[in-house]
Amino acid sequence: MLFNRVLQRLPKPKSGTRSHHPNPFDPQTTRGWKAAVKEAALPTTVHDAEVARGLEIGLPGASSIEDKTIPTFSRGELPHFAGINTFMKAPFVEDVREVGGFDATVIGVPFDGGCTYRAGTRFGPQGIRRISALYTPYNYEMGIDLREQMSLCDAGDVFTIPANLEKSFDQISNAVAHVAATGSFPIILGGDHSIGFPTVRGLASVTSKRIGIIHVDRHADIQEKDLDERMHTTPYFHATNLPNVRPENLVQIGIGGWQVPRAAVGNMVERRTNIFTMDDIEQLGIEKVAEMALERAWDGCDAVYMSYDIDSIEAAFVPGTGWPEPGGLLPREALKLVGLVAKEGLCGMEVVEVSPPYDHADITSLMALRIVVDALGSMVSHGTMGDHKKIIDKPFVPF
Ligand SMILES: [Mn+2]
Repeated sequence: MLFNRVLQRLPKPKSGTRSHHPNPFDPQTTRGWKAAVKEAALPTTVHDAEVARGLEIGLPGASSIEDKTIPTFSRGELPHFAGINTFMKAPFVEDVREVGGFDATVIGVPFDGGCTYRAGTRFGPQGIRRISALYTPYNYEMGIDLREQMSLCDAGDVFTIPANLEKSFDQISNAVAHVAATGSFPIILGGDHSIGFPTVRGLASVTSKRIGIIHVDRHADIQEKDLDERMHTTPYFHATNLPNVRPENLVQIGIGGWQVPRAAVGNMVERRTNIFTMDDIEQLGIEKVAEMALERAWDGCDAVYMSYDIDSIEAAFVPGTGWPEPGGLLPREALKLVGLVAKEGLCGMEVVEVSPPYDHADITSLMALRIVVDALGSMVSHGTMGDHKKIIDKPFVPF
């Protein structure tokens, strides 16, 4: 009512004209309408096969059930609150030698031995998997359906060793190297950020090509040691020592606040990494930053890896993390950035630092899930899913 009264007091436009949008307004020009129309072009083949399989192995539903696609035992996507909680209800591949049959493989890394404040990221993979039950594989705005357009499996978790960073690192590198060598795209759910070194080391071991890294974080994570060990403050010192990962191709986005150790800053300068603060993002805009980041990460490289630390997002949105820092990315900025980075293709990705014991209503886990599916969605919609296979030219050699 108040709004109407305000409108009445405004000067009347010339009859039949409007200044703020075309007149007459064609509702079929909105992105919303265009996205809605795209849905009909998507296949339902895999969905239909999933329903048929559900009826076969889960038994047809009781006679009183009118919807004949509903089985007795929940199998597949529905209902969202039921079922065994793999990532997005993707098949659990118990025999990890079979992951090569899937475009992408989820690898849980339940490890928080590198955490220097709040622990709990050992529960990160399960937190993200739990809330992933909420999602459908279809994204309305992108006009894509992951179930129809790519295949995904969940390989379960790496057997980490809680009290030993180095043994855990070797286990993690083994897991990532194995999955990457099969040609499946590795999606790593951390775990604290100390895993950022062994994940890249695993990937780098199965290729002779150069890898750039886009590292989104509030923290620099490039000290040589912290508390006398390779803690979650150190991965990019060690990753950029790998022969095919150069610091010039490390792009660090969102760094800032009161938790960046001075010991890390000297290393950033000495190694000439590429650093964008929140101020840079505000000045340049997220699209420009993504463009510059891609230019630096891809320069002289054959592939780019994305390491996404959930604490890069404004602390209010991600309470379930080890070192929350206000003033970070807004969720919409974060998702925009991830979409833009992923559309050029990735050779692997990780999302780290989700600590469910400190979370509320699963919101931090949900944000991490969204980072993963938006990256996959962007690669699928830009036709770059599968590009990672091009760089795999060395066999898996166990660590
Ligand atoms: Mn961080």
